[in-house]
Amino acid sequence: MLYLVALLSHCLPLAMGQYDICKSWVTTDDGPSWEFYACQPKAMRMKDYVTVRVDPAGITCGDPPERFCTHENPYLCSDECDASNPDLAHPPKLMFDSEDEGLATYWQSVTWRRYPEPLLANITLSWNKSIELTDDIVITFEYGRPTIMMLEKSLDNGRTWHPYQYYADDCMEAFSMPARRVRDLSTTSANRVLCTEEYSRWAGSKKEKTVRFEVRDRFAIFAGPDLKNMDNLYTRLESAKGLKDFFTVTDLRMRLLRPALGGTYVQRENLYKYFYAVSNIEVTGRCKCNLHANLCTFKEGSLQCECEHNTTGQDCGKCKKNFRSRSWRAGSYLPLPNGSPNACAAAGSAFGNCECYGHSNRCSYIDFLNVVTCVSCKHNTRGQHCQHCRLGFYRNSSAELDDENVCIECNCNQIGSMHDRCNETGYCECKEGATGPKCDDCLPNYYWRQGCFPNVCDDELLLCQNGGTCYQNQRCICPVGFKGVLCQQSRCEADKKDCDGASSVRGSLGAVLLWVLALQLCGWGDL
Ligand SMILES: *[C@@H]1O[C@H](CO)[C@@H](O)[C@H](O)[C@H]1NC(C)=O
Ligand SMILES: *[C@@H]1O[C@H](CO)[C@@H](O)[C@H](O)[C@H]1NC(C)=O
Ligand SMILES: *[C@@H]1O[C@H](CO)[C@@H](O)[C@H](O)[C@H]1NC(C)=O
Ligand SMILES: *[C@@H]1O[C@H](CO)[C@@H](O)[C@H](O)[C@H]1NC(C)=O
Ligand SMILES: *[C@@H]1O[C@H](CO)[C@@H](O)[C@H](O)[C@H]1NC(C)=O
Ligand SMILES: [Ca+2]
Repeated sequence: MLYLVALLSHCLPLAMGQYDICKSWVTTDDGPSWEFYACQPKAMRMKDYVTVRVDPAGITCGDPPERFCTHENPYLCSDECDASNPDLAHPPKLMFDSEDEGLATYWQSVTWRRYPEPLLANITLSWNKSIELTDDIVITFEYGRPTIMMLEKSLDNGRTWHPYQYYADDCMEAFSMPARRVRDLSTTSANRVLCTEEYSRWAGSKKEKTVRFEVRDRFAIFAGPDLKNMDNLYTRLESAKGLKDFFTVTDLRMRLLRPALGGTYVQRENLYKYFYAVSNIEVTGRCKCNLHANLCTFKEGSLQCECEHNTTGQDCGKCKKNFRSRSWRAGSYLPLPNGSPNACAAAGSAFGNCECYGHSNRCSYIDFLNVVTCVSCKHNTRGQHCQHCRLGFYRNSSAELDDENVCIECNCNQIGSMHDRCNETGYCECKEGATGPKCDDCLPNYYWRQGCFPNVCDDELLLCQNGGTCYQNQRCICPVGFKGVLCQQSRCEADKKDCDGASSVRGSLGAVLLWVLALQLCGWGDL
């Protein structure tokens, strides 16, 4: 054990370097063996791995070639953007190149020649991998920062989007939000989405070029101004609900909503000086590997965690096959300083020989039966080894027994079926007249109305008579003068007044015929 302590204190760097080893070979009283720790990859320059998309089509300048000028030199509109000339083109990739020396390279939009129609552009960055931000996002604008913009993020590869931060020179006017500063947030509001005016006011385009999403300021709420107390931050990330996810993204989107105006109102006579130009987008973060990997590599076009602890998946988000004797868990930053690996265990290695197929973390010994059985089986399983599906669920035949999706809900229609259980292929047991796997359909000659009922009428055997029409197989709508389930009965039989009532329509031929017919039916043909 002493050896281990020596090793750790030797190789654990300060602050952000914590949790950088996943395992080490240690000598204990019982001989040498592996020890496992929570671990995470180093932070990287994420712009090197990003794919970018700029919308709408045609927003990038230079096609056709266009002149523009700057706020500093508004009457000398001699600069040119020309997509077909590499020296004068400003494609999106120039937001992600390195420009250690020499002139800035930048993406540039068309000018605001369509004013007063708004000049809108979306810049979407995608990693196809969850990333945990570790430092500020810094966007550098070459010719003035937008007066209104918004940052959005996605956690599911762009399927859903959420606001991340609003930026405006007047937050109230642009977004109906009060202006706030990240520095003023507290421990309970560290993951609040806010509107800031700090990066949108005009200060000269050469003087203030950057717009930030302040990750460090939010970390500092827990770790102190110099981020010295990272232990406190890691403790909070582990315990405060949603805090870790707040700093996690798979995609980012900058929605540019109004360009820099040079500190004044829009001058319609010179719209060539209004446009967006972004020279760099710096995103610093690490691959999210659920504390099961300390390496993340770029393979086949995507970042992937090199999973340890017998986990697998792009984010080490599940246990390897044959290592699912308990269900998967993320590693934990706690207890400090090495955290818990929460490694996946091989079948049979834990709890004697009780396999739970990863649906339970606990086994219990039942004395009088002399068996070990899994406790609290999850994922809708049951049984000694969590090997069966709960009542109301059936086995997913394309899933392994240790798959989280192994049991599928029967979903029997409550009204159409006898009970909520189903057979191995998901078929429910239907009440009379009902059919379909879930008993939510009716057999032929039955209609659905809070269950299946035999048809009262139809177009074949149970025809409505005397010109009646069948309404949804439920009843015949009878013409005046007839009644009965199939309109088979004349009202005259029951009440002679009904027949007299028809005298007013005696004028037309049809009515006369009806009248005769009715008379005959009533047996008064010789009246
Ligand atoms: C930018 O993206 C948003 C969705 O986040 C969409 O509603 C909007 O139409 C897009 N704007 C442009 C100019 O493509
Ligand atoms: C995203 O990453 C996954 C896993 O590495 C890969 O299978 C998939 O092809 C990638 N998708 C794209 C669009 O690159
Ligand atoms: C993962 O499995 C291998 C091979 O069985 C084993 O040697 C190793 O100790 C396991 N690692 C962990 C963290 O459980
Ligand atoms: C059955 O399991 C497979 C494999 O895990 C999964 O992809 C599929 O979605 C599951 N089917 C249902 C209906 O849940
Ligand atoms: C489940 O029930 C359906 C409908 O009754 C039947 O076709 C199917 O063969 C049954 N499956 C099994 C495995 O019994
Ligand atoms: Ca650049």
